[in-house]
Amino acid sequence: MVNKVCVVGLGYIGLPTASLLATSGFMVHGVDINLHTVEGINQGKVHITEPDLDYAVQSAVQSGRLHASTIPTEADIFILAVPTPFRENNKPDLTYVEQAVRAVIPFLRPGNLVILESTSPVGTTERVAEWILGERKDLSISESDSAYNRIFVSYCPERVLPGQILRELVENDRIIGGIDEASTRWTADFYKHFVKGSILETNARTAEMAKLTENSFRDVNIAFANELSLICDQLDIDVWELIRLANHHPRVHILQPGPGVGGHCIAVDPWFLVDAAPEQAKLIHTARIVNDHKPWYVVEKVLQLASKLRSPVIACLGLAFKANIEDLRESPAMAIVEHLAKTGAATLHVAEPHIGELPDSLHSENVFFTEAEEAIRQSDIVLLLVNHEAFRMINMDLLQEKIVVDTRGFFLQTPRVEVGV
Ligand code: SAJ
Repeated sequence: MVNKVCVVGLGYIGLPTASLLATSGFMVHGVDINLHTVEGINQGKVHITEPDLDYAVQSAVQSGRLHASTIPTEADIFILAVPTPFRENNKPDLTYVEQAVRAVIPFLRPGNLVILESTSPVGTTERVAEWILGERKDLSISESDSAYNRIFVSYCPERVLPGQILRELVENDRIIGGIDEASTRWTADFYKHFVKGSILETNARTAEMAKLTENSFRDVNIAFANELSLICDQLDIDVWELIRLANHHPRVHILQPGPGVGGHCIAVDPWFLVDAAPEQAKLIHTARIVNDHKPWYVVEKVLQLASKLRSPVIACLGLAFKANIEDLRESPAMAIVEHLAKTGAATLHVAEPHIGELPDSLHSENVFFTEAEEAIRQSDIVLLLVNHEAFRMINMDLLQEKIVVDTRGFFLQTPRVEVGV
């Protein structure tokens, strides 16, 4: 019977998973390389903002079922949930995965199950097994029932949406692929303890590819919407109306254009496929280029408008990578505002209701942090970058006489919008 789970990496996926496991009855040992994070968690404090996570971690710690440390411990199951960024040249960086594996290797015992949840290039789970067997000659992955020293290794990609992580961890279907059938079966039995969604069994390579496919699918579809927005701008057509109309077709479901694609997943994962099969992944590669170009298109558009004004002032609404979260990582809105600030072409009044102060990269003479309506009042140009619910409170009358660049179609309801990129 599984009793103890060691979760390595207490970030956006590892920490909610660890707290969910603890409240589901497992003894959980959470591991992070950051001592500050570890100490905070042991006091029931969280270092990331995610709805209800503070309460979940607090009750998990108080129940005595979740304890954090910088060092792994012996357990029945090891879950690895560490970042897999990509390098300058768009190649996947497996350093954190390898470090996590090497950290748990000394604690492995025969019969243990190691599960990789990090988004990873195809073949990574097999490499995890190789790293383990390379250091531990006493363990094996032999499928023979008589192998007393056998360990099990699986891949189970996280698929949760930031902002809804705790709910989706329970409700989403999970894909599970082991390096062999026994690994798949055991991993599936484990997830059934706390997942209400369906458990879908396959092999490790297909499971790895499925995760990359899901995010690439979204990236390609957003790129289609972003490309439409450029074409519409050229042809003087309202892209938001166009998409709304086209989506009335029963088999057309176009996503929404925006200032670009951000976050640490969709803007990253497709590169893993491009890297693995550059000759074949042409559409996926092009989608990345289209989406990565969009922030620069917005910058050019705004600078062009600003160049017609004397001492232009721009209200920049939103910095997060998407609506209703505080996460600024890989945010196109941030890239746009940083670039506008650097050019010195205008004074910027920035409103981001989900953070308390401007990030260091925006500390500059020509950038002011304020709330949305005040930013609009001060400005000639209103640049809407993130469709936060909080911005729905904005008095639309303030937009009168302003030049509006609405990258999300947010002010669609008002007839006073002049420019839609
Ligand atoms: N975006 C648009 N237009 C749209 C939808 C999104 O421009 O119509 C932009 C967003 O503003 C944001 C970016 O795309 O900048 C990504 O946002 P998202 O909500 O599409 O996705 P993430 O990155 O928050 O989470 C994704 C999810 N994957 C899919 O929906 C296929 C989530 O389920 C994954 O678990 C997560 O990536 C991950 O960790 O891989």
